[in-house]
Amino acid sequence: MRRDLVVVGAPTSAGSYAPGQEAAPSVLRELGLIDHLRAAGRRVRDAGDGPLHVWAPDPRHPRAQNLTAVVQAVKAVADHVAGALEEDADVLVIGGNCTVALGVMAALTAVAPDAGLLYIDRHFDLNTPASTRDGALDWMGLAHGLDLPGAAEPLAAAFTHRPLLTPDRLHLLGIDPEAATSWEREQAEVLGLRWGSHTDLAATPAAEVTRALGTLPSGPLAVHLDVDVLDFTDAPLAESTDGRNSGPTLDAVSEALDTACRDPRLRALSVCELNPSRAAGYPAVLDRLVASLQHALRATP
Ligand SMILES: [Mn+2]
Repeated sequence: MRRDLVVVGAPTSAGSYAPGQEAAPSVLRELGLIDHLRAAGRRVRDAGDGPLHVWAPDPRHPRAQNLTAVVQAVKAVADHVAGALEEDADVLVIGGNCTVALGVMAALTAVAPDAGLLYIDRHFDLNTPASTRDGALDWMGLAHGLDLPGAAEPLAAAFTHRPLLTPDRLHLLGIDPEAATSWEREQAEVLGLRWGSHTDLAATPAAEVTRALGTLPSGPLAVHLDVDVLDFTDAPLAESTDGRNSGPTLDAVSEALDTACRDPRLRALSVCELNPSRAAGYPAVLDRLVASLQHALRATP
């Protein structure tokens, strides 16, 4: 029997390039996410949402826009996840920005220093306000978890453990090296980060996940999905529209999630960078995403 499941929303686009992702939790609830998870045999508690942050320009902090709101959002996620772990429940976090993964890992690391993170994303998220000019913190999360040079102090120092993450507790899948900055490629090399490509994730999703899980420590596991890993021409869900005719389909990502969520170490799944307005012309893709989550988090194999 699987644990109870707590669902948490992070309605924030503070770290984004524009508004949109703040709507993901409410849209998925309207599509019946909670009932679908219950229909899959889980006892579900909807813990509600953290603070609402709709992206706006932040001219006073051009290279780390809306930093205060980003820190507030990840701390709210950490508190929610800590509460769920305290009641021995698993957690589904609906984001929001990818920085949400830091809040999840803060709560897991507080109870188990050997917590691992499987990070499925088209991007390394290793940028800092020093390495990129665009100022959107949503592709800088892992840099702050790893406390890389140039990280913004309030985010790198947001939690008890600093650095929050270490390379040996991390495996990335779905990476498009061409979408990385030269800084990110250099850091991945220097840190010895383990990662797999978006083409491999598209071709053999279950095998990629199994291989990645084999490298992670024995402690509790968090799985993070940035929906921008998806081929946008199959599943238009992400803020970023760059992944066109490349990367895994939603069917492939579903297979990856299914494999990851079978792992007995799993305690938390976060799904981020979902901009529901991308699906305005193809709303069925949102139902397909809900069905994927329902299947991955079902009670019985
Ligand atoms: Mn990404």
